[in-house]
Amino acid sequence: MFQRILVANRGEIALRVIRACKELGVEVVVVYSQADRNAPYLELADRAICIGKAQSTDSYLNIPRIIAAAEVADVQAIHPGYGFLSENPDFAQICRDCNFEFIGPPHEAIRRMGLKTEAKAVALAAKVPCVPGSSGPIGSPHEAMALARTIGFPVLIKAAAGGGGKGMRVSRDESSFAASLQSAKNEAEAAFKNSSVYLEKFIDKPKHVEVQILADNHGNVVHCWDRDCSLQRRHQKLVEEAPASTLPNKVRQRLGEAAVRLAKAVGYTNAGTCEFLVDSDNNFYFIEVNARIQVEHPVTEMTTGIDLVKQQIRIASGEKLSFSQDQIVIRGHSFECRINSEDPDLDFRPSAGKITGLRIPGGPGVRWDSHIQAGYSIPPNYDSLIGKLIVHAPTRDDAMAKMRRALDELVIEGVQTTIPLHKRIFRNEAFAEGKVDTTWIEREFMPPKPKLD
Ligand code: MV4
Repeated sequence: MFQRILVANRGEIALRVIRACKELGVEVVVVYSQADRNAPYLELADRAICIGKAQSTDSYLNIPRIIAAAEVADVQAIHPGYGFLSENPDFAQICRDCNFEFIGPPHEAIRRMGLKTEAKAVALAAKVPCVPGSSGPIGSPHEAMALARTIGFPVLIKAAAGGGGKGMRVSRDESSFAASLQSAKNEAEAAFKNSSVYLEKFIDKPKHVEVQILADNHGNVVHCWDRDCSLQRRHQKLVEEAPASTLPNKVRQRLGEAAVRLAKAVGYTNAGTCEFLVDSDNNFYFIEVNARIQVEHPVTEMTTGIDLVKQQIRIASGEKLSFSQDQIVIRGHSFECRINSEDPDLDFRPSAGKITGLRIPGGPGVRWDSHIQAGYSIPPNYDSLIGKLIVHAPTRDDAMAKMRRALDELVIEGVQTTIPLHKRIFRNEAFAEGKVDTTWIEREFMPPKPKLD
């Protein structure tokens, strides 16, 4: 096992990694920006090193400064958390070139999975079902139109270097196709400096189901079953659950096996997620790989009893997985609510400021993953996730009741939060029946308000 690890992240995930290190008996060093100098979790680390100004490019995205901190602190490994540099293949490569273990997959696998067209090619070769579409980036507009006709409208134009919905356009018919293609390419070029796009059949009202993977450096790959992350607004997840409530067990089994085949085919190691779309007939289609620990990993931890962050560290240090696939069983049901400092009444505008009051929920089956405390000021420079409320209970209904109870206990004063929205979601009948998909929040639950003047 490592003697000392550097955490190259902030907020709740930095604290989550610090906690894992402590339980493993590993010393932990955390970097921070000037905006985070008063963050309460810094005291829990063995050492905290300031790496620069508030702006991420001067701190959490600044590779030379993070490597310098790792050198100064004399760590053996770097945990990137999620976001920031976590899926930057150059950073992973530089860590290893500098003799620091990168706690994540090999840079080659990150690079390959970063190109969605590559990921799909690997998936198809591994007999993992994909959405029907172009086999790779498309060529001329003329070729693209011919391909769109073959696939059949509506089609979705996606950025090869994309993910999270950027550079994505639906084209419903031939008349709008050329314009949609051009605007998708422009957006992709601006966002990713890569205008390459590909085509897929548009799946109507899909669910977003993902499979958690763990792979060691000795060829062992297991999956930790699935999560449903369909409750999203503008590609920002709001609520996640495990297991996906509407998936028949036979489909669940095949989904897990498909994810393992894919991970093996790319030489994936450490923790990762295979994302799938699931249509109303429970057909599933691979769409992309997330080569990092994810925000929603706790729902899998609650239902499988596996500490995924400790597993990441163990794997990176060269340990073999200590359990086999048949020892990973789903127990009960888990939900996570993302608590953001945003105002749902003002189009989810970020609401930074001082936390003047805080009441944290507790009791059996309730988990609160958060870096905030009363008196702490949320800096305006980073994303607005301030906490994750997670529950675990024997059945989905029990877990819903527990979440309602925990949400009623949770009080955050001083900033606007998404708590009221979550309270409404957990009282909604369609949600209770699992009858929601990725379009539901914006289509049915909170359609955009008409602008009055
Ligand atoms: C799709 C789709 C329908 N058909 N692909 C959005 C982000 C990226 N991860 C993939 N996304 C989608 N791909 C096909 N062929 C619908 C979405 C989509 C979506 C997917 C997952 C979660 C939320 C979503 C919200 C809107 C659209």
